[in-house]
Amino acid sequence: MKKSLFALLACLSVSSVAMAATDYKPEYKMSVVVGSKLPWGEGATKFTDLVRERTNGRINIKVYPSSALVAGKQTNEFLILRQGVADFALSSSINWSSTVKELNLFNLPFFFPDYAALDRVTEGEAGEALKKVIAKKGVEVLAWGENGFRELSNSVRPIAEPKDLKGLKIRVVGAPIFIETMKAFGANPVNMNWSEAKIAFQQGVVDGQENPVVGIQIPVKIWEYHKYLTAWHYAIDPLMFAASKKTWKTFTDEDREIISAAAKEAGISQKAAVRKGLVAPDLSAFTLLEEKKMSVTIPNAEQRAKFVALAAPIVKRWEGKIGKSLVDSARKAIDAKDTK
Ligand code: X2X
Repeated sequence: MKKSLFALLACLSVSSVAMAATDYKPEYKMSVVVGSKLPWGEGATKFTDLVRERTNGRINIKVYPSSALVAGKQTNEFLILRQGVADFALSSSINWSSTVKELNLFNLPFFFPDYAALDRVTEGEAGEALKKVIAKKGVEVLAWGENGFRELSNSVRPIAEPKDLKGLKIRVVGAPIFIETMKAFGANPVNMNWSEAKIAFQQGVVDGQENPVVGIQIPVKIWEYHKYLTAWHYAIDPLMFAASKKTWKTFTDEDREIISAAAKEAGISQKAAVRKGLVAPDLSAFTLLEEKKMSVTIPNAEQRAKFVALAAPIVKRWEGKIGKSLVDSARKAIDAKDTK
């Protein structure tokens, strides 16, 4: 009797797993704004490979790179994820920041001094608070990845301080804080999707742009368009491995765990890849730019202070929009230097 009850239970649980699996879609869609050959795109592919492998092909996620699922409009990505048009995404905080205003935390000019400070924020209280805000809006953040610190490149002249930037046409993403920041620095910002940006660099429609060196500038061979780089670390751009709640709730607990672990693992290696060569003693990424005949400018303390002073009112204004308690919590984590 006992034995047959056991057999019945075993049979039931097997069939419930089988049922869940047959409910799964044959293919899940994952949105990525940039191309698949960039470290960002490679991070997405690594994630989907791990999930496919560890679920024996039951969960098959296909990456749609180059903003395909948003028809080029990168700032719509949060919406398509929330609606379930995309099941997954590996997304920049910038591209979601017009929908999730709290994510402007990472866009605050000159707010994050280094990678360790960023990690303390994303892995700490502020990071958790952000995940909760995003979950409430219908998207589950599974892990952090990274695009990187955003550095300025241009085709006109070396830029070390605000007066050098005066009047230059700089392409930025269509997120209001970037337009405000560039204007405050004296530049002439042009809002443009990434899908059109490379052509604009080629044709000289804009004088410059800002993007991470290893994450974007080296893979797109920015030196073919721009001769000058300013390594000023003015904003940071974390990526998020994320799932639409609509899709997330259809998975079994076991599969959710597999997917989350795969995102964390892919996030760790993706972050390491985009940080390589940018921090002393390994400055090979900057050396490569110089080999490509770019001139690299690092503003000195005095020059940097001029940018920071122009940025201060923007930080103040956006603190209110992001939420004072979130900004304070991030500031606390930034100030708590590594004791390890
Ligand atoms: O559009 C950009 O500059 C990019 C590729 O970095 C983002 O998607 C935020």
